[in-house]
Amino acid sequence: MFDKRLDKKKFKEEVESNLKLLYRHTIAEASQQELFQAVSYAVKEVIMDDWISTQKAVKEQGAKTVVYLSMEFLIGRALGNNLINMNSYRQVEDCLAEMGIDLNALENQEPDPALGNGGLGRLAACFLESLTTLGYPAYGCGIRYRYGMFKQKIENGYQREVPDDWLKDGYPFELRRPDFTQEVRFGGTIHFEKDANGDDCFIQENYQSVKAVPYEIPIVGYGNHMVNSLCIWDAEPIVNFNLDSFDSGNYHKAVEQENIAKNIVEVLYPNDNHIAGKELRLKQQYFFISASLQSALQKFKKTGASIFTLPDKVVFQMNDTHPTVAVAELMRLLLDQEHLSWEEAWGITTKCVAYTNHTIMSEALEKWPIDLFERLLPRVYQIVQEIDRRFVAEVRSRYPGNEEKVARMAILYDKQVRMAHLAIVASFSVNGVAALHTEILKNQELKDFYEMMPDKFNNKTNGVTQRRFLMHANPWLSDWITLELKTTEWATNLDLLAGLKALVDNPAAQSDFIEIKKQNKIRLAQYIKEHNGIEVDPESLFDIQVKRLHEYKRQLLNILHVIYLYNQIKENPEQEVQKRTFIFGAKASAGYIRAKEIIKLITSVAEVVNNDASIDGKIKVVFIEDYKVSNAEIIFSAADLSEQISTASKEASGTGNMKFMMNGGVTIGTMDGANVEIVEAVGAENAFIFGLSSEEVIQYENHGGYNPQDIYNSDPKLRQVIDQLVDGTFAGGDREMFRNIYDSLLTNKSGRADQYFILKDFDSYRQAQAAAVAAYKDKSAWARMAMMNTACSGKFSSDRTIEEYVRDIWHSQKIQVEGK
Ligand code: 6GP
Repeated sequence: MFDKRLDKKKFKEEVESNLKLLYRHTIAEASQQELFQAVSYAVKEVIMDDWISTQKAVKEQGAKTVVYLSMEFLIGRALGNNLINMNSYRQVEDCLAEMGIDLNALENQEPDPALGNGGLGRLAACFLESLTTLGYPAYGCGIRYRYGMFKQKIENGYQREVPDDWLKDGYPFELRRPDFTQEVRFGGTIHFEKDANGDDCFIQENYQSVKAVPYEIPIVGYGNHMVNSLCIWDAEPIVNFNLDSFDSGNYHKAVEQENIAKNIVEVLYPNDNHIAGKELRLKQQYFFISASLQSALQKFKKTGASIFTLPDKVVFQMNDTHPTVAVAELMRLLLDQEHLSWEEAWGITTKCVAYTNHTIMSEALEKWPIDLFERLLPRVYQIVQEIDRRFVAEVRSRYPGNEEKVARMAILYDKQVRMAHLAIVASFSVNGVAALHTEILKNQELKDFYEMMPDKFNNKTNGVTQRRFLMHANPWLSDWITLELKTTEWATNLDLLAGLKALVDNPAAQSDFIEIKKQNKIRLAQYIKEHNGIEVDPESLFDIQVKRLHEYKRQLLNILHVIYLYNQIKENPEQEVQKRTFIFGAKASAGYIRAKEIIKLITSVAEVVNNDASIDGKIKVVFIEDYKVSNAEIIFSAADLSEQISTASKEASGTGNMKFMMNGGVTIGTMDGANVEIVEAVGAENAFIFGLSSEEVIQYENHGGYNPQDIYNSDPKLRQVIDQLVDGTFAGGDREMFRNIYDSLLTNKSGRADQYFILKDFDSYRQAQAAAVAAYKDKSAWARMAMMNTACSGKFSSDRTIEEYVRDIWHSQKIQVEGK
């Protein structure tokens, strides 16, 4: 889009004029941040035209819109990606260089909008980008958190959380749209009356309300002039603070409203795969859902179409259960505002909502106490009660006399609202995010629902966008791929990477590939030197595990294995070993104590290992502070080995595994989540698979029969490692620092001992690691393996995922946008 139009002179003038307008500065006077803002506004100026054209095209072509409802959108930085998608990155880079400005440095000035925790939020961002690139009209709806995911500082080896004030310099890519403000009401009492037409009318009194004000962020499609919107809602008080009311008794009301509004959007709960269970979180959920649905209905009604055609024009995809209150809110709007009958409203709602499940971790299953739910959302609660009453009646008639089933399936049970059940009952589609995950949902977690309504269940294996995670993250590899395939079309058709298979045995291609990997390793080594002060050797094997810190993801298994290796090297100093760098990056939820202890263990092992002159730098351990989308892009491209080692059955899909794969990282992992499909695509000989299967894990969980003590007693080398947790080796002599971790592995003080089967899988992991290192010795064989990973990663583009959602769930149509 830009490419044909980019008039260097005009662009430069634009940047200069933005600097003047925004800061009264010239280029020479401007700070890097000011330059970033000025350049971003110049880019936004171009985006605006396409944004306007897209809106127009959607209206004219009357296409169905996908509304992706999500509490999280982990979009990452926009400037670089927008330029990539506008096909203008290199041109703008050159143009800025002529002005003495370094685009890369400017990109580093951009805050990393961290409006999400991890996998679920990043997936939502990839989906919006793919939807747009493929030409489907879509809206993301979420919350404009004042503070996103906290920044992580490592101090004395411990994680400290620092607020992420991402808006402090202003965010150039957002657009405030006060015209589309909505009111959202909480609490109070309700009763119903007949209105002038004789319709039932629900009157809510003594409620609190806030204004929901939308901000839109453009989502730029790749090379197609299409720009969709991510709409994030900010909260503002209804009564603007008014000094005249200071003495009149309204003061308190005004301040109260100010506070409610401020609180609602203040902060993203930093929980990944875990519920927060706080009243404020439910408020956040209802706040953005009510605003999004009101807004969607208003837009629809403007077209003048019959409300009964709503399912032809819009579909609401619920990203996990967090937006599930949408079911009842849509019913409320259809019943109370549109005055439809229950059956009519239910008929429409159940054709408009679909649900994606992202985890089977029981601690993530959302349940709200009924008294809280009813107090906060009185009318919505009535509706949930009625949905539950009708559903329970249906279960009883399907399974007469089976009250256990009723108890298992009811929406309201044991004084709680089970959000997943509400989502499943109302949705026309329920999907898991990888084949194995969907099977586990059908056969274990959601078995009763699957048996009763099998047609709703389907799988949509996750994917990631190659525009960000290959083109932007790894320009060297991207250029090489384009050169070898003689086309850039892989940017929108990742299956074309299969063409690289023809090169995997070609020595020249192998050495190119190795050289590119090396350049990426040097780039990461520089980042580590700058940020951690640690020297790492780019010639060493880079073994990387980056993801949220969670016990089920088993960073602990990884670091215990590092300790094991360290012991071996110390015992056999003469033995030749492969030089290795173990790299970790992970944030722990602020209240997740065990996760924080594991971070401390990793950093403590790093401290000892990195400073032990006797091992001569044979292994190094690095904990990268503040893992986030922007540094992830540097990390994925630099990995030799990709650690995907969750306890089988626990990781719904994983998407980091796909980002590594595309960039030629070889997986060491369990048969869990999408790893199963990765291995299927690349061949078992091009990955290192170990550990219990999901069936075995589930078997142990359901029937017992695993005792970690047996392994501790029979494997002396592993025992040595475990004992080192409590003999002070890594804690400056302190025997208590890692006692809880030790206990969690061997005793069942708090739940099952070694709940995540770390000891059980240790030996098999050790063997897989040894096999990986042996393979790495043969440079040519390794290059082949790495290239096969890139070549076989086509399936894991989110473009493929989105086309499957469209085909099976959304049934929406592409639109054409004319560029200017
Ligand atoms: C995550 C899953 O843990 C991960 O396996 C998956 O790839 C990702 O979702 C995208 O589907 N789940 C969450 O982040 C979460 O909080 C409630 O689930």
